[in-house]
Amino acid sequence: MAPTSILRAAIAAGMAFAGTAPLGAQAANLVSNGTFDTNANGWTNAVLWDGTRDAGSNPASGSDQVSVSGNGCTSSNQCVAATPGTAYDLSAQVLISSVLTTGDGIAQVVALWQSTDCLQPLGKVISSDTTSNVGNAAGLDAWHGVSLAALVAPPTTKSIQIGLNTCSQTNNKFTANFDNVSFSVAVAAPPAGATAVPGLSVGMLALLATLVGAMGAWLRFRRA
Ligand SMILES: [Ca+2]
Repeated sequence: MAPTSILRAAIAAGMAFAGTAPLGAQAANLVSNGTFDTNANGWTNAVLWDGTRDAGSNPASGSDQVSVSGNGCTSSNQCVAATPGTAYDLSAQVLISSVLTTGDGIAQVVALWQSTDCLQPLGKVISSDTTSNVGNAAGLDAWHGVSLAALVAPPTTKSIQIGLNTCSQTNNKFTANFDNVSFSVAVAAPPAGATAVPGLSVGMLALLATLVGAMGAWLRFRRA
């Protein structure tokens, strides 16, 4: 092989190996209308669209307001399809209004795996205990993030019921707004030390060294 051919081969091989490390893609949000821009469509049960409160202070968007009076809980719900063995991330933002709340309570996002289509009674719930809380201690009239990471759907799961839930612990009224609800396939974290900086593999460096050495030997042969 002539030197120019060796160089071309080396450059071509180097370009082929010197790619960037893959960056983690943002997984699609499986929740319908989790931002409550113009309404609360897609959510059922205790639903009240609030166009005056948005987690990003966006005047063109709103949130979902969930109120409960007296002892007990209520929630806005959405059923989302889920696949057994798949890990999911769940997150939302929550605001507890001092104006609309007269006593203690909690606001939480609850996820209940379902073996059917979320229309079955609670006896069909196959897993729960996936709850994130925002209590009064977290601060009134400010948006707080709640999240549950890497929830793995158990066997026979067909869907998950996401509940935007408020519970009153007194005989007073407790109100919370929910916004930016997201449920998505969990994105694997990149390996420790991984970067997106272009680089050559050890094998590629060895190949280049071999090619350069061969070119030098060929030049020495030509001079001889
Ligand atoms: Ca919003």
